[in-house]
Amino acid sequence: MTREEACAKKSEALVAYSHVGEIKSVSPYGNGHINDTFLVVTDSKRYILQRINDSVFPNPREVMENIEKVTSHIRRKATHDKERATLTVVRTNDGEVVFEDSIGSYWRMYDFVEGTVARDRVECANDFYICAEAFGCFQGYLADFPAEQLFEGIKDFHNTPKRYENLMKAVDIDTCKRADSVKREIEFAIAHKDFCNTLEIARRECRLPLRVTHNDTKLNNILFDANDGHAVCVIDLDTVMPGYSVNDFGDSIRFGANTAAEDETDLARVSLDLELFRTYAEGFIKGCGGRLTAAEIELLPVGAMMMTLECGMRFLTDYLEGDVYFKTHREGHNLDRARNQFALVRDMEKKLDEMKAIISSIV
Ligand code: ADP
Ligand code: GN1
Ligand code: MG
Repeated sequence: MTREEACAKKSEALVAYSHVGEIKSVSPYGNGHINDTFLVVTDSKRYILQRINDSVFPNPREVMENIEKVTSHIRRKATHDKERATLTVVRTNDGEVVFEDSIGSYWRMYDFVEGTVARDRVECANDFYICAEAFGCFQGYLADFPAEQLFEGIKDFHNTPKRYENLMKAVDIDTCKRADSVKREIEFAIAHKDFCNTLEIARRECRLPLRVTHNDTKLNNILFDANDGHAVCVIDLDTVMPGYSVNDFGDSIRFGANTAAEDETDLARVSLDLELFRTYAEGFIKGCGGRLTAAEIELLPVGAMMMTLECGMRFLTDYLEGDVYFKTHREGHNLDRARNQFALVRDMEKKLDEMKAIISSIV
């Protein structure tokens, strides 16, 4: 079953949500790599309808249970603009948080967060600062959330040594007979095998606390106010679960402080923008409001390298497995992304001392 075939079932979903009113239009929306997202416009309101990617999230009902809990918690704590401060789940006609269609796909609906924009590139440093502060604050909102109440939506999501093992398995199985053509990329991952363990070792030695984190802190998972640009809402809550603060930091750097887009093929354009690194670090540390420990602060540059390396390995794994996880829009898209991420790791390695100096200068 292709994604297109599965998405055709949105007509069933729309019937299940018919209480929202007469539908004027339904169109694909946004630039996420995982779920199938549609903008639904009715007479009076707009909604986001999503087919949850169930090959990524094996238990969509558990994901929705997490989201219900997390959004209620955040809404209780938000001090202003409570309506837009977090996602609002729209229930089906039968009062369910998710709809299962006739082929077993799961659909959910959110209120469209009006008066906001999502950004796919950092257009000015201030946007990045605002994004950093918002993701830092997000962790603050969840600092007292009982982590044991959350399902692990994707097992070992940011367990980098496991991601490395998965890559090696994909190389061995070589489903699509692509491994020979990416020897250099595989060697790059192998050369970083020991580095992959850095955060897991810090965790075992009790130097790194487990927190409730977002785990997918891309710039386009923040909605900015369309008028004055402040951060209104952190979205894409599917991966909220226990994790490391430094990975939330690192994933934003990976995406937003790259001087090129994540899938740029001209690798000469790929590098770490140290000024954006500084901007984000300042915003994130401030947003975390004094909660980060000294060890976490020290490990922020490692988090940036780790998330970039891990994401590169995930793209490469998906390329070897036949592009079954991330949405792709061209031949070799995942390989382009993997090469891009590895080029960024190389540049980060050169700039590690400078990253460390920036962090020291901030604290
Ligand atoms: P994915 O997991 O595929 O990245 P997201 O949940 O991040 O899916 O949604 C994809 C895009 O849809 C977001 O980057 C954002 O542009 C838009 N979006 C998602 N939810 C909302 C919402 N409630 N209101 C407005 N825009 C939204
Ligand atoms: C996916 O869903 P989206 O596009 O926000 C992925 C992230 C990757 C990112 C790479 C659940 O994020 O982990 O870092 O693509 N999300 C999931 O761009 O796997
Ligand atoms: Mg997203």
